Amino acid sequence: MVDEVVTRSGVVALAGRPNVGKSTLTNALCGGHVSIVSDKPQTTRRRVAGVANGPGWQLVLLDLPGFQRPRDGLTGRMQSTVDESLADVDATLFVLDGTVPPGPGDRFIAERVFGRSAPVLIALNKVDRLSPGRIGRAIEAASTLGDFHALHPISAVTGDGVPSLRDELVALLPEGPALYPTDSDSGDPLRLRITELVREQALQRTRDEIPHAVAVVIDELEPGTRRRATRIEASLIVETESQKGILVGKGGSMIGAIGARARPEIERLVGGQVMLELRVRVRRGWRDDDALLDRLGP
Ligand SMILES: Nc1nc2c(ncn2[C@@H]2O[C@H](COP(=O)(O)OP(=O)(O)OP(=O)(O)O)[C@@H](O)[C@H]2O)c(=O)[nH]1
Ligand SMILES: [Mg+2]
Repeated sequence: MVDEVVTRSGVVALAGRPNVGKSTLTNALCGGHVSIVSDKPQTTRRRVAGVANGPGWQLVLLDLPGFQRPRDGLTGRMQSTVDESLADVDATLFVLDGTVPPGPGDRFIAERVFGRSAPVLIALNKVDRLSPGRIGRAIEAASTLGDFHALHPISAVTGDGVPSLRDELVALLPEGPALYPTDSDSGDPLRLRITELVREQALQRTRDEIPHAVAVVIDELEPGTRRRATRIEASLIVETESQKGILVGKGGSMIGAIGARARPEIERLVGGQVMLELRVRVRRGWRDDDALLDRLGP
């Protein structure tokens, strides 16, 4: 908690290809676990609002889904979210994976971010995996993408370069009051954060088509009291019986492991004990089901 009146605040959107580290960087800037991370592309499906608070300032970070070509109702919504979010921000943070040279995907994004009035900062991420010589060449290649305000080589994992990137973003903040309470690192509703923490474990434990086929919804949430644990019933939704079989696992081992790993994270979030019951349901074609997509949140 930063006990000081906020006089400067603003919104920064993180744009970039899937898997470049936007969510890892959001967490590093906010100092918490506000956005879920996995090694699978398209982990982030909706706009996640991270909040970084400092003396006299508040920085709202919109962690966006990776840019992609829409394939179905879900990815269509993800791309609209990206476009809408970029329209009204104080700055854009264009995140690149420094270990791969900029490609057509990055140039496609460059066209969308550099054409706007908000300044663009480039975060050249994953430099922990590069030698100093390669970092130099990656900076040169990234510089050709557009007319950027600043370029920061960083590692969202080790934190290298993150404080100076944050200082540069804070320097761009306009005058204004706090947009969210200053004692929180997130602007998202609790229910959505809980479903994300469950989905994160499902993504981290599965591969092939499963990560893209999973959605999580809360069926019941009974808040805890001083004496009683918070009780949560949630469903993991998949598209086929065989995906369900994989997620349930032998004798329920997979779903058990997902719950066991997600529960302490949720307890940290709600600040108390949690009883978590997970089940797996099949709903064919949910990625094109508008009613379910509405339920999954913005
Ligand atoms: N070595 C290294 N790995 C990183 C770094 N930042 C992120 N990663 C890894 O890259 C993978 C993707 O990270 P995310 O933060 O989920 O990427 P994202 O850009 O949010 O991906 P989408 O949500 O799918 O668009 C994960 O395995 C991270 O651990 C970094 O600075 N260094
Ligand atoms: Mg992400």
